[in-house]
Amino acid sequence: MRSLIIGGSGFVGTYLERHLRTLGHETHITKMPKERVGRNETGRYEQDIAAAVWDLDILDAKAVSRLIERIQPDYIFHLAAQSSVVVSWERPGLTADINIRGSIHVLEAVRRQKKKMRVLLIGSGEEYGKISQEEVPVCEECRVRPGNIYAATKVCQNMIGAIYAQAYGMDVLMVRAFNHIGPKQSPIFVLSDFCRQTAEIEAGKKEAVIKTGNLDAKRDFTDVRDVVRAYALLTEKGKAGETYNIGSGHAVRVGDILQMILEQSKVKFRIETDPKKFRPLDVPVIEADIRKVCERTGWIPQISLEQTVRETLDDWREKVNRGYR
Ligand code: A2R
Repeated sequence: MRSLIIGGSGFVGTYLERHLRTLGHETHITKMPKERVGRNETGRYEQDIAAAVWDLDILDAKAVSRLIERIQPDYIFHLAAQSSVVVSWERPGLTADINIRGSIHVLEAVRRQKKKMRVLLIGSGEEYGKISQEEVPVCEECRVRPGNIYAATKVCQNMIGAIYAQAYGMDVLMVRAFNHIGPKQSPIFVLSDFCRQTAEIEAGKKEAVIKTGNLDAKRDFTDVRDVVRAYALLTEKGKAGETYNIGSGHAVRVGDILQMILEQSKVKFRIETDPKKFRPLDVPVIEADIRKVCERTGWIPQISLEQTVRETLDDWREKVNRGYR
């Protein structure tokens, strides 16, 4: 099998590439021309990359088309995105361009190929937005009420993917990935942010105060290594035109994760809420109903939250010791 991961040098892409290789796939990844891959001192792209690496900006429709024409993959994992909710408020136009227009470029390029290629479009649990208590855990058929710009662009991507599958008989599947976490994640995401602050406090590089946003928000966290296993299984066993939730099936209070870190920390720290870390239109509870993916593929998440927290904290300890900030 030949797999192309578009946006493959990001957080999920590096894990997915490694997993696909263990399954025997020939792997190709794209990265932004300015991005680096391979080992470096920033810690961002330090995983081993044995894939063929291609520069690609998905806003360049011709370049997307040329690359897909050249590689002729069996599977395309479309991960490239402006993936930050915070940035989506600051740069809504860019977020819409990358997440919607970029996906159309991929689908159009695939549509023009003779070979049938299976495309997995990666969406988000954020698409459901303000879920009512009766809807928890939220299933794929629930109404989507996106509460931020990022979520709205992912809803749009999902709808467009379903239309391409329906209208052109294309082999397109959509996923809604809930919060995924793990070592090497950017500290703009909550667990990584807490672990970085903790590692800095332990190393005496920061005063013993952890700044947090809304600790009462409940989110569905899954280890990134479980998430990429689900993606691979879906390309084998998923049904075209369908959407699949990927999550743990359990919502956890963000404050409880901080408590887990506190228990694993070598030092005591104070918790301070920072209004700047509160997102506009924050949604109180997001929890996935994951029966559809489990029944279809046999996938079940295997890595505990405790393990992910421990490994993410250890990763930050190591990075802070190396002088990364
Ligand atoms: O923003 P950068 O420089 O880190 O690059 C990101 C890349 N990307 C693009 N690739 C091609 N053309 C573009 N115009 C473009 N803009 C951004 O997509 C990054 O390397 C990758 C996305 O990776 P992350 O931001 O690390 O997201 P993550 O956590 O790996 O999530 C993967 C997918 C995304 O579609 C999320 O929205 C979804 O899972 O949750």
